[in-house]
Amino acid sequence: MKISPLQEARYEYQPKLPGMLKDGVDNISVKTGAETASVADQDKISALFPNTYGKCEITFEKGNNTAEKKKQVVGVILSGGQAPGGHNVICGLYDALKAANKDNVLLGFKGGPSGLIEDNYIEMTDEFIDEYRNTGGFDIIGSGRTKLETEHQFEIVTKVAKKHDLNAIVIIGGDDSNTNAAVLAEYMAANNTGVQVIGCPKTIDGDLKNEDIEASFGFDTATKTYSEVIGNIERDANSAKKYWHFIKVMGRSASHVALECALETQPNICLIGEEVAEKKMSLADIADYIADSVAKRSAEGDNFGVVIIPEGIVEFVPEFSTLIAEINELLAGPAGEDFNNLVDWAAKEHFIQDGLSANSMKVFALLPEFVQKQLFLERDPHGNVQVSLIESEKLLSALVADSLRRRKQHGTYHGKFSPLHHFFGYEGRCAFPSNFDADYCYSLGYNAFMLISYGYTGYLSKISNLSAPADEWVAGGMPITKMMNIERRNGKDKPVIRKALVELDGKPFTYFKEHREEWAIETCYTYPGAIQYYGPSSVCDITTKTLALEQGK
Ligand code: FBP
Repeated sequence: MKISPLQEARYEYQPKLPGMLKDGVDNISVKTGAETASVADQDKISALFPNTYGKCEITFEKGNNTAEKKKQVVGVILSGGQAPGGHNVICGLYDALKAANKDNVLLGFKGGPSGLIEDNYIEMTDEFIDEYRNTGGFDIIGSGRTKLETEHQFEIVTKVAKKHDLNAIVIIGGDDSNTNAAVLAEYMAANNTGVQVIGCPKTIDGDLKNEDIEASFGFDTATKTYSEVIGNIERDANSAKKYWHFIKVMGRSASHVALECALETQPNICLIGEEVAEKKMSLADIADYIADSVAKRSAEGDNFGVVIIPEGIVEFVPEFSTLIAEINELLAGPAGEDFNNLVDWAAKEHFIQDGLSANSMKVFALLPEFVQKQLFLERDPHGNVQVSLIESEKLLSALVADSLRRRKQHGTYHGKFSPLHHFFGYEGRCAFPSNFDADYCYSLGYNAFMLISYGYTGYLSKISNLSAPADEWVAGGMPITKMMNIERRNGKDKPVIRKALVELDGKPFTYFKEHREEWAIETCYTYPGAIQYYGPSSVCDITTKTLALEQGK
């Protein structure tokens, strides 16, 4: 494999650890905190997790390691979408485990949770691990989206664990994967298997956070990567002065990624799905809101601009989500086949007209034909429209063009509107981790081993005080059940980790709201540039603006 100079240099980077983890595994003691309770539905969650519920939060300190000394065999999986820093979680875990005892073993199960079920694994060695230090991606063992949730799967995992003498499994994943980690931990405890389960908070979406988990890893690098490119586009827009750029960014339902990129780059417009839902904005309202900025800027001679759109925007538009629900119903079962068998679009339109309510038909009729078709093309394995595949950046720019056309007819707008479209998602998920993510992830992995060695199960590896220098970070663990509530999923009540959406009274959104009117009309772009790995700490170790604002920095 040919190695780039940066990769070569990054191999040598020594990630920073929180002060209390720095003196080696023998000098880490544990402090037990208060008992915990779930964020809601305490009776139901405690009944579902009788062995792992209500445990105490814990923090590590400098001190004598009092954990039982025994050989450890640990399995690790990466679960879900890639996020920069995943390799470092594994490196931190490996280094701590080998520092405790060189005969300890780390098995990486390949391809995500399915690797555990298929017993598809690799034993980690120094040589192997060294090739992945401080690099992006999940290619060390691959990832996957198989859910570990059924009793049958748990039985197989138990057999695999027995075969390898595993005493712990580390699950590196998002809210769903860590929910499953909690369920697996409970199963392992209830069946006296002796297998501990520890989770690590991953996702570029930033929606796995709460009063204990300040940030999921990967969010920092991914948003910095997108912000770099958005800043470059802004500078291009401000140089050429002829295009409006409509930029969709990943992040699934929550708008954290869009908001962070907006805080970094100060575009003319950034939509926040959570606000759209709260204000019950229609597609026409959103288009008018953007068109207002286009018209006002045009009046000043600025026929260019930048709009950031969160991936999940359409789900938050009430009329659109009703339309999608009706389409899902309409195409469920054999009717879907009948629809697919129709050959031309005109025949399909008749079918749709007969099946949708009058209101949804009005919304449908408003959509450009390419979006109408997208709504009927791609379905997920459950037969639902995949909203993330709808080109909302093109949809919105088409609706803005309509709004501007009407304004032209009324003589209230005379400018030019030339939109260009972008989607940034995969570009940021495997970038070389920023120093922040490299340090944070390594610490999460190292810390996960400490939780294992002290015998904890059903805990999420927790590193906090993240806007301070790494030396002041606080390492510990929190029972996953503390973050859970009951939600309706697929027609059933399920215990799940509560997903964090953008809080409209939170500091990051408030800051954005206070400035966005100015940004919408003036050209206030900021250009964050590329992630820096070497140089002054003020440039290389900066956290996201979201984290800084949340922590009053
Ligand atoms: P996770 O929630 O698993 O971390 O995935 C994040 C994400 O990148 C979302 O932002 C995006 O909608 C989705 O994965 C894309 O999934 P896929 O990689 O399967 O195309």
